[in-house]
Amino acid sequence: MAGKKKLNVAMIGYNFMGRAHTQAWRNAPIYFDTAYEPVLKVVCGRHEKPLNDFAARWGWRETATDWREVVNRDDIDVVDVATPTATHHDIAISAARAGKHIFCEKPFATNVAQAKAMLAAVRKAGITHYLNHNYRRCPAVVLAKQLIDAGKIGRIFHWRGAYLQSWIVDPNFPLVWQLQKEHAGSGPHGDLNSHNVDLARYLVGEIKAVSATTASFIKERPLPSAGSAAFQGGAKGGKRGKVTVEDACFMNAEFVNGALGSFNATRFALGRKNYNFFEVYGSRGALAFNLERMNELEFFSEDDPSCARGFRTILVTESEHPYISHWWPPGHIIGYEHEFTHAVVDFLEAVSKGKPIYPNFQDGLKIVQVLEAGLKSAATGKRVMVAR
Ligand code: SOE
Repeated sequence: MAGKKKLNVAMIGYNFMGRAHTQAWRNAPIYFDTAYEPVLKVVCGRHEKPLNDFAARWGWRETATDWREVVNRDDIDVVDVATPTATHHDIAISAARAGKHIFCEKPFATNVAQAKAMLAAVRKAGITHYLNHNYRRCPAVVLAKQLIDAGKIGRIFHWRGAYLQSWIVDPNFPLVWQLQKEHAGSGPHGDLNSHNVDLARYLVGEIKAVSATTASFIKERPLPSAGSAAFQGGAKGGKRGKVTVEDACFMNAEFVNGALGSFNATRFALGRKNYNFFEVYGSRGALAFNLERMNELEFFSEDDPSCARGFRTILVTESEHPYISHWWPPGHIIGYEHEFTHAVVDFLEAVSKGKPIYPNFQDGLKIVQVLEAGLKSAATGKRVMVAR
């Protein structure tokens, strides 16, 4: 990578997303012709032992336990926010004030007020800001967008999205931060419907009104043992705590362009692990995608001869497909982590050219406005217009 300009990255947080982001910072300049070589300068977390282990294993040069000090360092160019949702607001605003470019994990914020303040801060700072809804950078999803933009689907009538998981069906699964409103803001609605709302805005358009219903199945859970990672750990002395977010949220949506859509988010769908699924139905064709088969896109076209019409499965691994020419020969599939690498590639390009990348904090605000309208609808039992 001789000759590439260096870009110093500080990552705050180092769990699941910390790993996904780190491999992306490392792989992006190797597989792609990026303008910059990201330098894994410092990783920040609260617990020194696991933090040091993480840094040593993943190649971060330094560790720190105070994110405020880190985001204000003169030698940092980019702040990567990979922490629980409720902390994004303070970290992102401080990083923007310090003039750092920001790569922020989703969900963006816990409410609209936070989201507005975050957007105002990055606008004032004039830095590059990115919100990591990684599924936009799955080649099959980009192909779906290309087919829509080429008119192959025609006028869109329906979006049918579902994001189904099953990791908390066991009532003894501990009360991790994702199940606490003060840390997560909301449950699968914020965590999973946020991804689907992002994809729907990308592929179909803006949402104008929603009606939603939430459900809560397990009201109390064992407290996790101290220091346990989010998806592990057991009960602490049999003590239990209250689950303060919804367990499932089903939302119907009206799009500005007249399309009608649905969004289902739950962590109570046994058999579904990370089933991020959508269908788009239009006047000329239809599309279907399922993350658990992420190298494939299903496409139905009215342009096919009527005797041979039917959904075809496109294996999205040809060199002409988005991002693929940088990876493997046709049929040699890619995985979840590649989406994060693609995000870093596009982020580095945006920084080097001083141009926006999408989704960004503006999109983050719009997504949170839709999600908040959904929660309001669930609380009131009424259809709610999305703030614009
Ligand atoms: C957990 O529900 C989770 O990791 C989400 O937080 C991610 O955003 C999603 O991509 C997979 O599931």
